[in-house]
Amino acid sequence: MLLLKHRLATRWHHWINFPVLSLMILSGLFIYWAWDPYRIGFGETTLLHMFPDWFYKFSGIGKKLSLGMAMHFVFGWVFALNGIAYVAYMWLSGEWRELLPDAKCFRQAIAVVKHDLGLGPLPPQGRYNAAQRITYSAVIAMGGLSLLTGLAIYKPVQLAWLTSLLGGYQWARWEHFWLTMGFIGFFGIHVAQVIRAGWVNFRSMVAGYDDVAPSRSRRAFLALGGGAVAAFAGAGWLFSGKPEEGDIPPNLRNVLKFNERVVRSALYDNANLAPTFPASAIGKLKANGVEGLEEELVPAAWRLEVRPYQASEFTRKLTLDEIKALPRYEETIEFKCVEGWSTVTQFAGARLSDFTARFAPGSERAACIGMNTPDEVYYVGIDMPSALHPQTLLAWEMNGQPLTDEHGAPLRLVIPVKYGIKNIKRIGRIWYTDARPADYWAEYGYDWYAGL
Ligand SMILES: Nc1nc2c(c(=O)[nH]1)N[C@H]1C(S)=C(S)[C@@H](COP(=O)(O)O)O[C@H]1N2
Ligand SMILES: [Mo]
Repeated sequence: MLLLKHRLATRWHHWINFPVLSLMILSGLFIYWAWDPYRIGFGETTLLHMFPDWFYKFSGIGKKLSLGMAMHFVFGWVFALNGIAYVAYMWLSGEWRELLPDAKCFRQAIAVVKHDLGLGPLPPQGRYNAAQRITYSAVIAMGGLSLLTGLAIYKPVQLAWLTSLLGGYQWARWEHFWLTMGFIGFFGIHVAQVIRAGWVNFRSMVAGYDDVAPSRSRRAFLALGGGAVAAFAGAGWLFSGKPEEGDIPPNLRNVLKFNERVVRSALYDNANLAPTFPASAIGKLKANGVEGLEEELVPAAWRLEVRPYQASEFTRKLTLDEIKALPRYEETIEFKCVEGWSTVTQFAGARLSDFTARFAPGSERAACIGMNTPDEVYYVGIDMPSALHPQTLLAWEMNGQPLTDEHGAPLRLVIPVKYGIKNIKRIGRIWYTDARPADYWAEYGYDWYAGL
């Protein structure tokens, strides 16, 4: 029985945990592939950008943020479910006793490091030596922390308590990044050690036995091959089907929709508020994205056209003053762009829920709201619960000043439960509908829901 358990635990480490973690890291690298804030450095000094320009030139691979995000949020399930099952197994089987380091381990570990550096004799070993016990346990703890920091970044509003426990959104990003670097370091050292230990050791790793009879070893390798084939079949399914122009493959898109359903039924609540900040925390929000802002704005000519639920036309054409007559709200929130940056910014405006009650009463029954710019170049779709969130504003002021053109004058959407992509600038039209409105960035492979 003991032998059987060892086989399972050892195979689990090497057959499942290793590939699953690799997938997570690879898909994460696609995200780091996107934008300059990812760098290794200290203070003002940057040692390495993620990734440097030469990397793009050399590899010929473009930036893949939307694909990377989609993959990461699919493999996240595999990572989390496998991690939970693995830890549960170690716990229930009692094998954690062999893995978790005790005080003696730390003394022994120093001796093992000395041995590895060729400075001393190898201390007596159990199934795992002290250094292995310490590193393997650390790696499992790191897996748990990666999951928590990842969730804190994925849903920083719905899980605001978790995000603030980890030091806030930017700290959670930092922690998640350095945990990843830690895994990569562990892989490097680990693989080097396995190569040094030689074929027999590698064979016993795969087989899950210390002493491997050739027939058992053959069977183990066959099973491993079978697992690899199954994994390829899974990947084949995920990437099958032809994506629309610029979009991600349909099954990948389906997983994003599944994630949306899980979040909307189990996590999302309009009582969950985005954290707010004091005025001293306000940073400089950069102007990002000019789609739909190219034409010169003539403030006096601007109107907001509104089509209520089940109406066939845009029945209202509102001036800014009519909208400003609604109750005014101010909020200082952390504005988050999918590209990986965020800036604390203050906005003032009217709640979209008040706007709807006043200018399109009854339209709350619609499933969605669509909005576009006057020239129809930029457009977003918003699910109704998020639209009615108390922090969702139609804003005309930013950091105490009237909105500038580049930030979306005369009126923009501020929706802290969504990424920046949904915060449409210079709104021209609002309509209420059950059919999911088209969304500019969703057409480029980003999640339509884009909820935080
Ligand atoms: N009309 C319009 N709205 C837009 C965009 C755009 O290109 N055009 N870009 C979006 C994106 S991706 C972001 S991050 C935010 C940026 O808002 P800011 O320019 O005020 O920082 O606006 C969003 N709204
Ligand atoms: Mo963005």
